[in-house]
Amino acid sequence: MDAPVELDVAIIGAGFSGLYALHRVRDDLGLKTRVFEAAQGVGGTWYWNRYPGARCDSESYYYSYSFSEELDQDWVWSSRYPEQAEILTYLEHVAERFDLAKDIQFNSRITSTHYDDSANRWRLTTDSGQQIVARYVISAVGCLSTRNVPDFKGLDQFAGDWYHTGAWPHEKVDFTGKRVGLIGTGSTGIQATPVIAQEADHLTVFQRTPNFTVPARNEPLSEQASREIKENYRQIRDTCKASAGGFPFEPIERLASDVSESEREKIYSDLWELGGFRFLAQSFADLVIDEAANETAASFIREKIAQIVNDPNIAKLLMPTDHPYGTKRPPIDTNYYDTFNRDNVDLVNVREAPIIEITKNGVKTTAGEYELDTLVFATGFDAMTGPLLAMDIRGKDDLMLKDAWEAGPRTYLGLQVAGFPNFFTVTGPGSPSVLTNMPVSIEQHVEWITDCIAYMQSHGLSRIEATDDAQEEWVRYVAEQAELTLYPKANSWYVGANVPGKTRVFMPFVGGLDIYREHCDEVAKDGYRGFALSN
Ligand code: N01
Repeated sequence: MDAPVELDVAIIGAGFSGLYALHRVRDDLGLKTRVFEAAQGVGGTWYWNRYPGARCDSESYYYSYSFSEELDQDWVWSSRYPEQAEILTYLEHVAERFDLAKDIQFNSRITSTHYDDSANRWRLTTDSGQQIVARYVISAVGCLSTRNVPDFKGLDQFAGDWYHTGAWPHEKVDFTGKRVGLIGTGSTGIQATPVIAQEADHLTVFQRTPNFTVPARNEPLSEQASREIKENYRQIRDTCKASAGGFPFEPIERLASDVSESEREKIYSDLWELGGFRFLAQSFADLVIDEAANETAASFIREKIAQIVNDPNIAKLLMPTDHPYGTKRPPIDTNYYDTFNRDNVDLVNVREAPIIEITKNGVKTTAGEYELDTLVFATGFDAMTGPLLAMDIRGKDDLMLKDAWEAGPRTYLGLQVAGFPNFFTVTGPGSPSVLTNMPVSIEQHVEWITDCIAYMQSHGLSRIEATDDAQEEWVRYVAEQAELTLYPKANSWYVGANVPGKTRVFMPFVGGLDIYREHCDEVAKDGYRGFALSN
């Protein structure tokens, strides 16, 4: 067997996080670093999620790296919301521009990650049996990368083709002349439905829970808009960094009850026309904390559904009533509700009549069988913890991460787990991560981790580990913050409700990226308070 690869830093994953981590750790700190990536190319989420209609729900000019002014000035986005292929091209460009690929090992999935206490080293193994020894590990595996394919009886007997949106083929899937079934109406199903409906002979959408969605209003980015963005880029980036959500939106302080009903309607109508996340972020400050405020937005959207969808029964089926608006990640759509006016689209309520099995010919529910040629699973991910638990991570005294997290994920700042020294997580559970514009959170984490490793180097330290006390206090604080909001009321992937048997814990930190950033900066300034440092 080959001798283990010896590294200062092993990074796992070559998406937004891993690429930036490699750039900082290798190029700023000069450490021997390698990225291990399961895919054949860079991109992470944007490598795998090639399903029809896949595009970013955040706008291109701020859903991108901010660390290089030259990159900001050189790169030209084609539209308000970039398509998957364009984001992937952007990340490939970043990899080339910063000469990253030479230190990325593709087709290499990390299958075990064990800490050797006596040597103070991490020992990693890839799926081909390769051994790696590293002083530090940075997990950049993403929050939504472990696919959730429900354990339906009979899937193996389905005679047609089936796909999960998070592992979409590289070649085009042709739906022409096909009867397609799509399971799942989260952000992904909502993006894919209108596009598949245009091509397929017939589309059946299997809906368990209706979702609130707001129009994206995608459009090409004009030369003038692009020029104005570039002229103001520094300020836009600074606004994102200082904000609670990582977005360049002006903070809104008004409450839903501060204005009259007609003013409120006007605000919602204007934001509905403007499109995108602004509907939630720029309407009223209390939408996710006050049920009455929330209901004003929820009923506005239900009213829109009633106006758009011709069949009142279908409209009613599409109206969410089981969770407050915004407490599940709000989808953004292009013609989603309109699609249910098409003759070739049906909506099936699998809450009322659940799927009992996949048959040779299609999907069987308690109400009947639907014959299909192709089946699309838009059934989401084992979010946040799934990708970490898949790597057989074991810390001190062989402590398995899955045991340490039996009652839900426990971290200090979402950056480290007590008992797992020198192991960092980018946008881990307990950090703002998925509640924010991800690239801004990713940059903040990567910069904090890089600074931390630089501090260790310059102080002759070789081991950093979150203390139990600091972790307990942080876990409590994350939970308290969540309880101040309506988020825990929804059966969302934020609480793990989509994965049968997963412990119900609200995983991200809801207190805001601005507050969180301050915590992290103060911890570092206090000599990494809450971490035990040694050599
Ligand atoms: O997954 P989801 P997603 N039987 O978990 C249903 C990000 N994203 O891939 O609600 C029947 O949200 C499930 O039903 P229910 C974004 O953060 C970003 O859509 O659990 N149905 C639900 O309807 C997003 O939030 C972009 O009752 C079953 C659906 O499948 C995250 O990815 C674009 C079922 C899953 O929805 C995940 O979104 C797209 C079963 N057994 C996505 N199991 C960007 O723009 C599950 N479902 C960046």
